[in-house]
Amino acid sequence: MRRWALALSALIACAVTVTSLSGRQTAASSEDLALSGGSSATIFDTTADAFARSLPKLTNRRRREFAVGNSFFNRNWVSAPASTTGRDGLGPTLNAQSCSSCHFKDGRAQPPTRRRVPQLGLLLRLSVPGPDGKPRDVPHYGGQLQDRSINGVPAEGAIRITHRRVRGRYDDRTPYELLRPSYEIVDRRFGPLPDDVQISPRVAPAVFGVGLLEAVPEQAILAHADPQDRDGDGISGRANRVLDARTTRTALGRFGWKANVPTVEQQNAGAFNGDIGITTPIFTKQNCPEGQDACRDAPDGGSPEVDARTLERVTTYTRTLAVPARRKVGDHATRAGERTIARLGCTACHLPELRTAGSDIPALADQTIRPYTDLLLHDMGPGLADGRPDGLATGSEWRTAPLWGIGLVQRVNRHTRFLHDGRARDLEEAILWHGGEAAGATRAFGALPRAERADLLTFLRSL
Ligand code: HEC
Ligand code: HEC
Ligand SMILES: [Ca+2]
Ligand SMILES: [Ca+2]
Ligand SMILES: [Ca+2]
Repeated sequence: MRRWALALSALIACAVTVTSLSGRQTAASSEDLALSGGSSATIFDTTADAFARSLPKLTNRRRREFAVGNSFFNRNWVSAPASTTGRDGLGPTLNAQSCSSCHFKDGRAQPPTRRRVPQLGLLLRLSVPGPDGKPRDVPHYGGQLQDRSINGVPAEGAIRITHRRVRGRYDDRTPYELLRPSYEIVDRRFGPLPDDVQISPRVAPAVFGVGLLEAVPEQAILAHADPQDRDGDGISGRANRVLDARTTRTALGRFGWKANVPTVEQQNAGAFNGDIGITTPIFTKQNCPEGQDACRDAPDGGSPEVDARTLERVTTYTRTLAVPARRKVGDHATRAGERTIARLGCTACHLPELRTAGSDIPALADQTIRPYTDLLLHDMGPGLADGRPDGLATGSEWRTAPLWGIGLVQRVNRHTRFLHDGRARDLEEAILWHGGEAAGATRAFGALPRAERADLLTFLRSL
């Protein structure tokens, strides 16, 4: 069966080479183009499990770690003390009871649809500007709003979202309408928030492929940075540098919407602590800011609540989630759309290709991957700005979001909400929100004839 598929795509590959000699991405055959995660970290699955599969080749030991990590990722934690000591320690305050309640099927969340109902998948990062301009924790609330809690402990508050309609037209007069959200924190249990509070709304992104992104050498990422825009194309791209909690030195940031976390392990340990209320060897303290007495008095589920071995298994699990292959790569519309994103300059940020270097997991090493990100920060203009710095990222900078797998979100997560807070209701709206460094690309998109816009979207859905 696979043999046939390969033979067929080899034929398509010939066609591509012949027809796109003048294109920029002629080197790769369409068979290669389909392998978003490279030759050894791509899986062929277009079902609702497309984000949830392990690397095809793993040692038996890693495969067992993956299975155990998977069960911890899906586990609903309960409050301590409980008879099931392997799963207690929830909270005292939290956003969700499990990793998978936000990253459903290892995919992405959408923003809440009804007002003031605590819903999973969107969280608010909080800060106040420190004397050096760097973000500091908010007194009594910390660095994140936990809108849920265990019995007997108050949640910190609730999120209220309101929307304003923003109308526009394509150059061909076709109208569109975007929804601009604004965020308010209500039912505040620990007093008013300071006037200068900074709020960054973020939805849970998909988690597959992070092992590959971690295996891209720092130099390869920095090679694309152009902080002063020396080549004058209007696109800069800056690396974020953030505190590495293990080494206590600064390190290149790669994960999170602002590239605000250096490693998968720390992303996971941070999620355990901040989102679920579970301590690990990396973040050993219960997340109870000063003044939250009931939180501080609540029992814990051990110290730490998740041990080094379990954290490692969850980290192996997330690192070894494979990337789904592309579909319909050789189709006429897909190929036309691919040429268009290069011509409009989308690929200046959404880099089609990166290479990984060495890795302790052989399948992650030396892969040509197609994540459509440069892992760098870009100023996306006032429309997308959250006004909250994070590491070196300013209040209007975001990490180029990887686009691999984006066409399968609807199948896996049954929605098409995109961007850092899920405001875009489909891929087209996600593009229309791009401003700042991407303003030129967005203008060019708006000037396309309808059929070319459609091809571009067809290309995105093939990822
Ligand atoms: C309350 C919802 C929520 C829960 C629960 C949650 N996450 Fe996340 N996750 C997020 C959000 C939001 C981000 C983006 C964070 C940012 O921008 O700083 C994220 C980012 C990530 C990323 C990085 C993805 C990338 O491309 O940068 C990984 C990996 C991850 N989470 C793993 C986990 C694990 C493991 C758990 C359980 C221990 C977990 N998450 C629990 C919401 C959640
Ligand atoms: C200057 C760099 C830059 C350019 C140019 C650019 N993008 Fe983006 N793109 C980003 C960043 C940064 C984000 C994340 C923004 C956010 O979430 O607020 C993003 C997000 C997206 C998303 C949503 C991804 C997700 O996971 O939610 C899509 C789709 C997308 N871009 C497509 C395009 C297309 C198509 C073009 C060309 C018309 C383009 N981008 C041009 C930087 C860029
Ligand atoms: Ca706890
Ligand atoms: Ca908090
Ligand atoms: Ca430049």
